[in-house]
Amino acid sequence: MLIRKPADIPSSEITPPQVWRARRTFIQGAALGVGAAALAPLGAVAATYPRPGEDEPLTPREFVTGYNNFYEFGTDKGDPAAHAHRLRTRPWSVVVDGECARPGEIGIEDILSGFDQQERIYRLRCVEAWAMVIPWLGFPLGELLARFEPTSRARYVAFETLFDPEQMPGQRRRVLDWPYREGLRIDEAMHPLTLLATGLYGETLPNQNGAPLRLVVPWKYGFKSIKSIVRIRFTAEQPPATWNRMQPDEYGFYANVNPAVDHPRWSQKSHRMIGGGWLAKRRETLPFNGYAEEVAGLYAGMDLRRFY
Ligand SMILES: Nc1nc2c(c(=O)[nH]1)N[C@H]1C(S)=C(S)[C@@H](COP(=O)(O)O)O[C@H]1N2
Ligand SMILES: [Mo]
Repeated sequence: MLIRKPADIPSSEITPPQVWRARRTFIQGAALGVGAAALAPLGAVAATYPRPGEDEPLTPREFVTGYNNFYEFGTDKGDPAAHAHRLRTRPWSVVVDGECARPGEIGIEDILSGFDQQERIYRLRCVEAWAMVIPWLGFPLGELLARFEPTSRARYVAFETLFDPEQMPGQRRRVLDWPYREGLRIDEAMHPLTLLATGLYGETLPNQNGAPLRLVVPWKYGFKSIKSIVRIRFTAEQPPATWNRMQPDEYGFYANVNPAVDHPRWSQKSHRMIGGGWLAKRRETLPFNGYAEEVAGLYAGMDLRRFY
């Protein structure tokens, strides 16, 4: 389960120090005799046990922060790194309202100090058939949502990115229907794997990765992982989602990673790992991006070809 490497390459050449750190943390967890799978809901140890993708090396930080999708700063992969410094992430707050007993607003400082930030290594699989393995810092979204006391009418959760064309020059062109919007079913949102990320590689989240707060839903295609969130709303009806509305035949609302359902213009059976050298080789894509054991149950009885 730990980090596999080709036998002919010395590990010193291929393994960034962070991989060793992740491995060490896992071994400490194992030494405590805590079976990660036995911990439910996920606790601090589960945060570092090897997730799918952890037997792959981490994507080097320069790729994680240099090859991005964040159309608010342009449509090229290098645009976010070049332009996202214009985004001011302080002051920042998130409005949470809709079907809940305690609607309100929470500031980023209260989020950072009020929730236990954990490291979680997740694979992010883009619908464009590439992937990265990223050590996120964050906490389960459900912990934040619970504070606002969703009512029984709350069946979905809607998310919105900041709209400010002055800071986000990509919004001056209508390449997307701004602001960027996404949504989850409430059980997906409350699932312990669903993360609100505040950092990566042990540091504050870089702007191009969605600072100061972005979603990471590791079993879904990357576009569900909405960045720079300013609003969260509990809803009774399925909320609009940007890509789903633009091209519903290409981007479903669920967007669960599914190698059996091709994108209309390309296969989803495999993906390319972003990163230099041998990292770049293609790999087989797994159902739910490798997280089927944890999340397949959320979709029992659903036809995932129809609800893609
Ligand atoms: N607001 C916003 N969120 C977004 C996007 C975007 O363009 N705008 N792109 C999505 C897509 S398609 C992917 S693959 C991931 C990329 O995250 P990363 O750049 O941190 O790897 O962010 C997602 N979140
Ligand atoms: Mo993506």
